[in-house]
Amino acid sequence: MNAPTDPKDLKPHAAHWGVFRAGWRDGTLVVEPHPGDPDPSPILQNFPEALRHRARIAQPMVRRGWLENGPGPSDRRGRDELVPVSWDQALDLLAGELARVRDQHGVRSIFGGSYGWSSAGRFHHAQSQVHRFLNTTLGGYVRSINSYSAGASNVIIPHVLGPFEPVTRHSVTWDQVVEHTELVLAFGGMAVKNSAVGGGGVSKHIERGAMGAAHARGCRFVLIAPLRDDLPEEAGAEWLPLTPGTDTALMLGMAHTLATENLHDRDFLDRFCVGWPEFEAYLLGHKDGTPKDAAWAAAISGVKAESIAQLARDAAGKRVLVTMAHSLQRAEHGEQPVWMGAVLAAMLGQIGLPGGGFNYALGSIAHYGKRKVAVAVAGLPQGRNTVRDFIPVARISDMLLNPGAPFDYDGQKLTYPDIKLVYWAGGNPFHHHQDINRLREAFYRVDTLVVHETAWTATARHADIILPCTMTLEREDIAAATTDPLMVAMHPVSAPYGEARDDYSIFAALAARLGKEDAFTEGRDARGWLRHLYEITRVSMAEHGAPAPDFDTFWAAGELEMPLEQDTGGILGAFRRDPDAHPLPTPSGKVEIFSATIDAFGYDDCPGHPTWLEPVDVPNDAAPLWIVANQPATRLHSQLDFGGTSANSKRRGREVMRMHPADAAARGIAEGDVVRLFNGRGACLAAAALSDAVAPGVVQLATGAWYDPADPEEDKPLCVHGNPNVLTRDAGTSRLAQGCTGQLTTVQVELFTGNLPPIRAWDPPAV
Ligand SMILES: Nc1nc2c(c(=O)[nH]1)N[C@H]1C(S)=C(S)[C@@H](COP(=O)(O)OP(=O)(O)OC[C@H]3O[C@@H](n4cnc5c(=O)[nH]c(N)nc54)[C@H](O)[C@@H]3O)O[C@H]1N2
Ligand SMILES: Nc1nc2c(c(=O)[nH]1)N[C@H]1C(S)=C(S)[C@@H](COP(=O)(O)OP(=O)(O)OC[C@H]3O[C@@H](n4cnc5c(=O)[nH]c(N)nc54)[C@H](O)[C@@H]3O)O[C@H]1N2
Ligand SMILES: [Mo]
Repeated sequence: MNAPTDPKDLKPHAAHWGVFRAGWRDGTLVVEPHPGDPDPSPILQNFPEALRHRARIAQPMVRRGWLENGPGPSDRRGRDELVPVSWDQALDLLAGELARVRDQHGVRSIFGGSYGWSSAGRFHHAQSQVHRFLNTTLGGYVRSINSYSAGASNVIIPHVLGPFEPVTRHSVTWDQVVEHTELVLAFGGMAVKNSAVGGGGVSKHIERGAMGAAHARGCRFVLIAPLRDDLPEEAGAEWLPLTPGTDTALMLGMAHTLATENLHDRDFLDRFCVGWPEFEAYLLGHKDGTPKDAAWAAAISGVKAESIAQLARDAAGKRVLVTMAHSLQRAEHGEQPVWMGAVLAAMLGQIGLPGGGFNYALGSIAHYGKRKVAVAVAGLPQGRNTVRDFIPVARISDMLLNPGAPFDYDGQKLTYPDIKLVYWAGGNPFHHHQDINRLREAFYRVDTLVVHETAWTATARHADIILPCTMTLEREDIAAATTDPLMVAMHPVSAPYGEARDDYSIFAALAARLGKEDAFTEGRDARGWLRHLYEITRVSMAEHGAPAPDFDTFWAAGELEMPLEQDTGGILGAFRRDPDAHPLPTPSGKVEIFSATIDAFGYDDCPGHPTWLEPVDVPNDAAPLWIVANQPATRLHSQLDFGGTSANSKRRGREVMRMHPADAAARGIAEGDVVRLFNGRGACLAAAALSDAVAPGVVQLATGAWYDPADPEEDKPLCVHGNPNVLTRDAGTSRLAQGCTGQLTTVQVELFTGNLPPIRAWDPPAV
């Protein structure tokens, strides 16, 4: 590659955490945010150190036991040596194994869910590549549905308000908040470290500025969360710390005050909602003898009864926006706070008004609160999947451990398929999944685990066949999201690391060995696909009367501004303006405070209206503290954990766990000490930071530090680096959604007094 030395030689590129320019100065990779971004993310600075880090994978590898004994269940995964092989050898072995599994067991035994964020770019998006490959060359695979992000709300919101994306992404915008909102009730906050990220790319980080502008106009922000920094300082928020997992009770307490003081909007409930009477009977205690009043809610949530009642009174008659972070529903009974948030907003009569109502996930990711792109943005076509079996995404271990077992999902009775081969490209289950010790056992059951990775994640280390792939900076692509106006020509700034290849080239070579090259490639090389995908947007731009440059002009310019739709409040706004002409796409056409559909499922863990359901996983003598395992400020999930911003945030090489000074003092823990966090499922080390921004009784350890077992031969090894998923519980939110519950669990924390074990997470494995 040419090494540019002048700023104008920096080339455009994009990541999920921002649009930027990159190039070389004096042999160092330089990354500069897009000049139009008012609040760029520090995560961008993970790139320079990451590009040539020793954690990158340089050549194809095969696990020794698999190579010598052939495919089959094995508890040597993650323990065996790995053997370097040539690309030809690796591809021949893998093509042979794919054909064997297809012929002996059928493609219903291939799990290709391959959940994960991979990298920005419409074409090299690894998940799209692997799905297209499995469909076009083998005929299909068992897929996964919904996300780790929004597993419970993906299912509950359509029952209550309408389709997930239109309801959540395009109803209340940040512009409306700046102009109209008088009170924001921010459940779980809207931390700007979270809206730093948006799948596909974010050209302008506007959230901090929008909250600051709303606050300056007089909008009041109330933060209801266990961490004070879940809202930026600019919001000027009041902080109501609550016991994690109790938001539903707190909202019920507010609802009770509204109902009994006649502050609720009866007209709205009558005209725009169904099921108020059923819910009211529960709220007032007519069903179970327990009124859900503010005192009742205070005993559960730890927030004073007067504060709960006063907040309800303050909200009545105002332009109120109830926002809810994804995190609340990534927990036991995660459906309930989401449903209850919508009901609270309905009682306040706010749904569908500009800057008012309920906006799930506003501020959790940069996708929310933005106007929609008005032109078509292409993705890689996926081909046809002939397999009907699927799992809700977080049920991966359950599936692998219990083939043939029945499970419930959204009113359906389904069966776990019998999986022989798992194919992962663009995700890191040893990052994202709960109870990693259980996940390891689950992966022992399959015949073959195949992983494409850029770096030596724990997932790659547990695989049988590991294929090294390029990082985004090493290839060309097009970045675009349907919530951001900027399309970016992603120019490569470096040659591939070692022998790494693009996912596309790997799949094309496999497809050729399986006799399906044309079906997969359609005769195009990567540049051919970029031209093809770009053309869809170009034609759509022309139809909109917008400037529509040809591909070469776009590529040279580096970016294209796409037009946006008007901000009309989306389907909720249209419904509010005229409920007869624009009914909600729910069974009743209205907001479902009570859902006859859900009620008929008969699930005790998700009844027919929002309900406070006691969680199982609560602090006890053995695990007296709540742990919030939230998103990291210094990286996206586990990506580029070894990059500069992420690595510099560690202490003594370990991930930082925050706790309240009183909880630390009770355990003899001082600032910077290395501590052990443990419960019945596992244990990890972390470095302690003491902070009164953390509610007492709560500790916080972000996700994303790479799993690093002290001794992989053990069944439940200590993770020496600080991955909270050795602690979390692998259970679905409820039978309705079966979502991930990884945000919260309970632990004990103690000072670690042993010899500090070395951290090897970023060292290449033994070969
Ligand atoms: N305890 C707990 N667990 C959680 C959460 C939580 O709140 N608490 N949050 C959950 C949430 S919301 C999510 S979305 C998940 C995220 O889980 P993931 O999306 O699985 O996490 P990432 O680290 O983004 O994984 C992406 C992987 O793709 C690789 N990659 C990047 N580019 C490419 C490429 O071009 N090709 C290939 N083949 N690979 C590439 C990266 O190196 C990385 O290993 O985690 C979930 N896990
Ligand atoms: N920097 C960065 N940003 C990211 C990501 C990342 O990895 N890094 N990941 C992105 C992805 S894929 C997603 S899905 C989103 C996730 O978005 P979220 O799930 O909203 O993000 P978290 O940081 O996990 O959680 C937000 C806050 O919720 C609070 N919280 C936890 N439990 C409770 C509770 O029971 N009640 C209340 N009221 N509050 C609670 C915690 O204090 C936590 O800090 O973030 C996105 N943004
Ligand atoms: Mo997510």
